[in-house]
Amino acid sequence: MRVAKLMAVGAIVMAGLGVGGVASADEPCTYGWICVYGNNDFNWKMVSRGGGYGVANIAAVYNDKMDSWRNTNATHDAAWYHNSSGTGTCRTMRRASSDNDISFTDSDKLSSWRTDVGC
Ligand SMILES: [Ca+2]
Ligand SMILES: [Ca+2]
Repeated sequence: MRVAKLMAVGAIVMAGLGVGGVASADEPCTYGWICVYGNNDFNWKMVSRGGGYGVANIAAVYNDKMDSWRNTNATHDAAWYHNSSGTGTCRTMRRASSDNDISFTDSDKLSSWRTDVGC
């Protein structure tokens, strides 16, 4: 009985994801913040931060997943890195700009990022 109930719950969760999870929904980024997304076209917002913060590693569940980003901050460039702790290839996310589909050579590489300066 317990297993059957868990399976039923799982089926409901999966059905729920099917409604909006697969579609390429554009998820907005709070004005003044920098947001990184796991899919193209600003879909699957993973993490967002305000401007002015130094290097931080992204949570393990989001590591090597980023495919699009938005920097809605008017004064701070931001940057992200292929490796943890601000190491490896660096890419700038310029203030008041976005990229809905980053280069395939950068896809699924983000391990750390900062919101105070560019590269
Ligand atoms: Ca991805
Ligand atoms: Ca990486």
